[in-house]
Amino acid sequence: MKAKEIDHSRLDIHHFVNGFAICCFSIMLAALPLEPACADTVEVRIEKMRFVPEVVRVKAGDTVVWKSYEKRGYHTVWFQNEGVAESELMFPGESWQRKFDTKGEYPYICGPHPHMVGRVIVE
Ligand SMILES: [Cu+2]
Repeated sequence: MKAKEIDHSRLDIHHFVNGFAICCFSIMLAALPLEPACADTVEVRIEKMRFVPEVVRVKAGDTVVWKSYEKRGYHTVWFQNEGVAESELMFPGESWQRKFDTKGEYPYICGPHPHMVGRVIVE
């Protein structure tokens, strides 16, 4: 008899805790804006004459930063297909960034070394 009573009280506590947790979670969900303001910044490394990773997937609103980890020389990021201006020259340690607001695929090259290619996919 006594053991049963203890079990019941445990159940009640579990129900209470679960109910409380679900309630908190609902409040958290309700507080989230429709467009989450959690835009990320994603880095693409420039090293050994390559963009690493060569293909990067981001969400609309994210920013991609290209940073040169080279020891010498310079590179650019150029979205040539779009007819936009090439980035500034990036010397070792320097970076350049672009924010992507529209879904799509954005291939690019390095102006001084057109065999260096990369692609940003915005989802
Ligand atoms: Cu280059």
